[in-house]
Amino acid sequence: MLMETLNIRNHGLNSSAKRYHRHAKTGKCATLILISIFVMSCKSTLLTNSTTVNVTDPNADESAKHLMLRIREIPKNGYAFGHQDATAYGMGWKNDGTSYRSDVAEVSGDFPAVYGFEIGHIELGHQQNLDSVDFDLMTRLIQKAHKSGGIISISWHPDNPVTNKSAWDPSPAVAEILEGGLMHPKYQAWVAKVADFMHGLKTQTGKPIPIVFRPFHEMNGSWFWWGRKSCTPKEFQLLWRQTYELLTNTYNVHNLLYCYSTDVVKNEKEYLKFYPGDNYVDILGIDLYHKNSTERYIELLKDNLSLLSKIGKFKNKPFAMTEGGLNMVPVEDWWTNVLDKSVANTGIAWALFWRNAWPNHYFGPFKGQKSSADFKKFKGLSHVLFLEDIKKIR
Ligand code: BMA
Repeated sequence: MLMETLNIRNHGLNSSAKRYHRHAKTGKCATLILISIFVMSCKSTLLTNSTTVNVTDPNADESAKHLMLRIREIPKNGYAFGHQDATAYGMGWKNDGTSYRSDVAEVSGDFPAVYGFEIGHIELGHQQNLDSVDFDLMTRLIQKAHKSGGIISISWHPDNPVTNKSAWDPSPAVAEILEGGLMHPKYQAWVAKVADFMHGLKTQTGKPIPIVFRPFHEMNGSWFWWGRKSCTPKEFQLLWRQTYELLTNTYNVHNLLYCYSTDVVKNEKEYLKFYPGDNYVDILGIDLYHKNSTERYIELLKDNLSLLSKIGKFKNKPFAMTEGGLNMVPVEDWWTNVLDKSVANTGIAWALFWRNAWPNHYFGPFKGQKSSADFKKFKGLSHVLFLEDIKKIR
């Protein structure tokens, strides 16, 4: 009925009015097209593809899929620079919640692209992690790093669940916390606390913040209770899978990408010895510290990263140097001449350096530190990506 009335009215229009209407219609179309182009260009180009990306969690949040696409995109441009606890503290300062700074930014003029955080002691319900970083502050620092375009990686050094000593107590514990084990309920409650923390990582508008979660790292070493001398590969794999199932299926955490990272390895077989399976791992990592001579480290980086790259390509999974560095960086040109020369073009998505904790335990530069001038040079290399560069990969 309404349509008919409109049609009759339309028939009644004279030709100039009709022309005016035609123009108005074309104008409207053009405006709509322009608005769509503008909206599309504001929206991440990667985000529009995020339904097609493969991540292990079938119920992964859109944000986690988007993060996976960003990570896959990085090696086309170089590799990203990461720093552990970059904004939580640095040499001679601690974030009291009122400032936002980083030793790396003070030296180089830009913030890291990747932010490592640590949730050891979340399982105990503590207010602070094992390195005295307040968990509420950590949440805010994660929100800020995410908002500014950074990538967040979270490690977890849980206490030994059997002895209640630290993660570095290698007394056997894994068998006890697996399903059917006496301590399984205790472990389940621990994972519930991890889940609560992960659930709390939301943007201002309530969207989940995607995280690279890297639990039970360096398992091929023998210093942690989940290490090679404390459990069998089978037990480790079950621990990983059961933790994964608890987080995803039981506690509905869907903002995580799972990263498996070993310590330095001799060969592929050693890398894969504890590997829980392709369906439980999104990213392959390796922790490579400079502990012996420079020559030895250069060799180690080359060997281990080419091996990692081979496995990554075969499995079609992104890979990264998930921890590393030279304590106290006493080599003046370490960043450009030791590190970059060995890791550029290996295909790693990022390299993360450990925390600037104390005057004799730091892996990043700070103002006045011996390697700072070289770090500025390193920052200037077009294939080394800091926050301003990684922001553009979206
Ligand atoms: C280690 C050291 C420790 C710290 C732990 C977890 O490598 O830095 O002091 O407690 O990492 O961050």
